[in-house]
Amino acid sequence: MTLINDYFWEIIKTDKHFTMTSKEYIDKEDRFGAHNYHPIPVVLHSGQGVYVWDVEGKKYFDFLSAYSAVNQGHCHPKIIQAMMEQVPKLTLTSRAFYTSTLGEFEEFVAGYFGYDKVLPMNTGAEGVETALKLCRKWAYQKKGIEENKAKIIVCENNFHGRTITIVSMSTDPDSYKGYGPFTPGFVKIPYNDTEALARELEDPNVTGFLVEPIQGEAGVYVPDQGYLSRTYELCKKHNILFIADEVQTGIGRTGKLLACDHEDVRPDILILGKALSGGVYPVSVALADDDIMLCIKPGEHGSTFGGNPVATQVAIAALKVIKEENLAENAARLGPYFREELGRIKSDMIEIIRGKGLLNAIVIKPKNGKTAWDICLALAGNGLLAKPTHDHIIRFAPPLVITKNELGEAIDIIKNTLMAF
Ligand code: IF1
Repeated sequence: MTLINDYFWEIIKTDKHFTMTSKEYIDKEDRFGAHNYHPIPVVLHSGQGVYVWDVEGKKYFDFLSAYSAVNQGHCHPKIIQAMMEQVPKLTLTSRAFYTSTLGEFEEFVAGYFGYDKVLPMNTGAEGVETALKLCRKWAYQKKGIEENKAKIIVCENNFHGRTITIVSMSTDPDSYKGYGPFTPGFVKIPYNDTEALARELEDPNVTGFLVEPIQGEAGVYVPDQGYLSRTYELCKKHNILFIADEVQTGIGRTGKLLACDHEDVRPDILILGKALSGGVYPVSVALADDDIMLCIKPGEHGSTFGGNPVATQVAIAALKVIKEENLAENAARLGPYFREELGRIKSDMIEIIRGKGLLNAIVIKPKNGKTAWDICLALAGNGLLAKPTHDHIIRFAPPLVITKNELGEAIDIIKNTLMAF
C-alpha cells in the first residue's frame, strides 16, 4: 500500500461540498446528542499537523491537541499508514485468542518505557482503573493488607477520568456531584504537599499514591521542583506503590518522554493514554514490573477491545514518530520560548503564565465582564483554537510537531487577540 498521496489528501482536506452550515451541524448535535459538553462553536472537518479546518473552510491552529492526544499532529501520515495497513487484515479477535500483533506491541511498549510488562486497555480512565486494581491486588497478595482494607492516596483537584470509582476520588463537584454512592478506599490530600503525604503514609493500610506529575484539569498546575522525587522516596520508605497518571503529561508533552523523567522518578505503575495513539484510536496502558503485574491472573481483568490489532499497530507507529521526530526535544526547546513570548504581552487580563514543555496555561483576570470563554471565542475568530478550564484558565498545548515559525504566528494571534480586549 502506498502512502496517502497528495491527490488523496487534496480531496479529503479541501472537500467543501458540505450540505449544512456550521449552525446546522451544531443544532443537530444539540438536538440528538446528550448535553454533557459545551464546545467552542466551530465545526471541524479535517486536520493535518498543527492545523484543523472547519466546514466553512476556515483554518485554525489547534492549541488543544485533543487534550494532548494529538502530540504527533493531526492525521500523521505514518500513523494513518499503519492503521490502513492493519484494518483490512484483522481488526478484532478479543483476548480469547492470541494474535500476530499483540506480542510485538507488548515487547515494543514494555521496552520503550522500560517495564517488565504492559496491560493494554482503551481509554485513559480504563488505564487508571487498571492501575487501581493492580494496586489493590498487590496490597492483599504482596503487602499483606487485610482484604477490603487497602487505601490509596490521591490529590485534591485531580482529574483521572469519568468512571464512578474515579469520580469517587475527585474533589470537583462537577465531576462527582449526583453520582454517589461512591467507591470507598481513597484518601484525599492537597497536591504539592509532601508533608501531607508523609502523615498519611503512617497508616499501615495505605498501599498506593496516585498522582499526576502536572495537574492538567486543575489548570496546568506544576508542582514544586522535587515534589515527585521526594514523594517517590517517601513511598519507597513505606513500601507504597507510586502510581503516575501520565495520560496527559506523558509521551513528550512536557519536554521529556515522561513528566516523571524531569525528576528521574520511575513510577511503580505508569498509566498512559491519549498520545499513545497520536489521537488516531483509543489506546491506553498500565505498565509495571512482574512483582506487581502478575498479581492479576487470567480472567481477573480485561477489555474486549484492549490490545486489538489496529490499536497495537497504531500505537507502535505513534511511539516511533515521537522518537524519529524528536518531539519531546521540540517541546523542551519551544516551551520556554512560548512562555517568554507570552510574558511579553502587555495585557492586564493575563494574571499568571505557567507550564512545562508545550503544556501551558494562562490564568485570566476578567475585564469588563469578559472572561476566558470570550477570549477563546475571539481566538477562534482569529484562527486559533483553545478551550478554557475552570472559567478563568486557558490551556495552550499545540501538537508537538509545531515549528518555531508556526509558534511565532500563533503567538501573534494570541497577542493581537488579547490586546483587542
Ligand atoms: C474529557 C480534563 C484534560 C486525564 C488524566 C485520565 C484521563 C484524563 C490525567 C482520562 C482525561 C481529559 C478528558 C477530556 C478532557 C480532558 C481533560 F480537562 F478534563 F481534565 F485533558 F485536562 N488521566 N482528560 O487528563 O482519560 O478516559 O478521557 O481517555 O472530555 O473529559 P479518558
